[in-house]
Amino acid sequence: MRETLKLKLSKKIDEHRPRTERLLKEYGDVQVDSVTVSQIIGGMRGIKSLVTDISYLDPEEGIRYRGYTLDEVIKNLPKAKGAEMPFVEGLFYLLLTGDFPNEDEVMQVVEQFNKRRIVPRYVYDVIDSFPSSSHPMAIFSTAILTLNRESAFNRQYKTGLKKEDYWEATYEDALNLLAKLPEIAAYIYNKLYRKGDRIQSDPNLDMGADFAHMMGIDKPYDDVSRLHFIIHSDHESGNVSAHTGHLVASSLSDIYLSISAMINGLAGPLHGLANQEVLRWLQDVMDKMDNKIPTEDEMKQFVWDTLNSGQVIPGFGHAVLRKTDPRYMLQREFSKKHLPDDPIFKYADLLYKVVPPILQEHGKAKNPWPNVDAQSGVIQWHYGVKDYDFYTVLFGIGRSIGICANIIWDRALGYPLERPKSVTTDMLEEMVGIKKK
Ligand code: NMX
Ligand code: MLT
Repeated sequence: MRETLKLKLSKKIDEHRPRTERLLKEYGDVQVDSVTVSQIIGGMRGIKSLVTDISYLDPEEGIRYRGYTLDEVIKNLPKAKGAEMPFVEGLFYLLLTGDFPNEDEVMQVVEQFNKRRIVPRYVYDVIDSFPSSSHPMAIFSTAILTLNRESAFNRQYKTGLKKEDYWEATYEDALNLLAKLPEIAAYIYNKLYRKGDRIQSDPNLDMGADFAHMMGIDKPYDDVSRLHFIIHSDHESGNVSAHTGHLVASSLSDIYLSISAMINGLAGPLHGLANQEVLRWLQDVMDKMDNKIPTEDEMKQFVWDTLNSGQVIPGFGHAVLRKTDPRYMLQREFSKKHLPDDPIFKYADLLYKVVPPILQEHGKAKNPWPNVDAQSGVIQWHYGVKDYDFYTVLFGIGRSIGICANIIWDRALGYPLERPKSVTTDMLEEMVGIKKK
């Protein structure tokens, strides 16, 4: 019998559970970190307080999925015939199991996604009821939330699901949701920007190719989609979207509630929305320059003007990374190969040259280098997706893959309700000795 992803995952979970149990039972009191006042007030930066084996972010190297760099992931995952980028479904297999799937294993996941891709009618009705001036992230989040009535986890929980079986129902919900996201996103895109002209999903295509097909964009947009979904899928657990997904799921809210919530966190300009902000900023520069590429000095002036008006330079800086984001570099390589003469790419590349020294001189940002969002919109723009409000939805499809994998493992390992402790300002002042008890 062919081993399915679910069966393999089940074995991996059985092997892993004793490790977590032992850590808790025998080493539960070992201290792994301490916390300073500036960490408490400053957004908990750097506090080691979450555990995931799905990805790890090294500040100097960048992200690794299951121990593999993005270059290794892209090289070793199976690819469709003639494709430059791997199957997104294979990435889901890797994130869940830690193993690269072979061709047969990846095709089983493609098949599973294809079986589950039909979106219920009421979701389209909810999307259609939004005013067309709504932001696509608000529509995307609501469409996902609406699907909560489909949750297998909820149905089974009500009838007495055992804790060790939570992950199985969650796995079913995750696959059911992930399979539908490209269609939901493409439908929102067509409603908002294409007068509702809709292209039906093609069940013979993999996730990336089907998304390109529903967007009505020719090759290599299938590879653009695969690359985009893969590199945006996970960035360890502390970023706003992953942490929100994990937090909401920790109360045993189902996948739909959890992913909808994480989408809302991703929609902030300091997080995923920065990809649209980059294009908005570049467009502004282009308008001011009458579409001419600015000289280096002119670009420097635009950057300083933005900083002096109190705004951040979108697409630069990071809470953890202290070097150029490898996700940025991968997209830059893709752009150099496929769109070297694109004017927006030239603008973005000029930013890569001028922004870091300016941020260093400005003296605030701890990391002056570009992040993933500095380049992703440039590629979308080149292939005709110029409605940049939509870019964060694309990020959201990718991020859902990693967060679903994490929530399945959270449930498998029985991670409890997340509930850290807060203190008052009085208490902090007493702790540091400013105030007497
Ligand atoms: N432009 C101007 N100022 C910046 C930038 C930037 N790109 N990055 C950081 N700073 C400022 C930051 O606002 C803060 O100022 P203040 O002390 O006045 O509050 C100071 O530098 C120290 O911030 P850091 O500790 O370096 O960064 P932090 O961890 O707080 O925030 C980001 C990280 C990513 C929110 C921040 O770098 C930023 O706002 N970048 C621009 C927005 C962006 O690209 N976000 C996308 C991140 C990736 N993603 O997809 O989520
Ligand atoms: C992400 O991909 O989530 C961003 O780079 C933000 C982060 O890691 O904090």
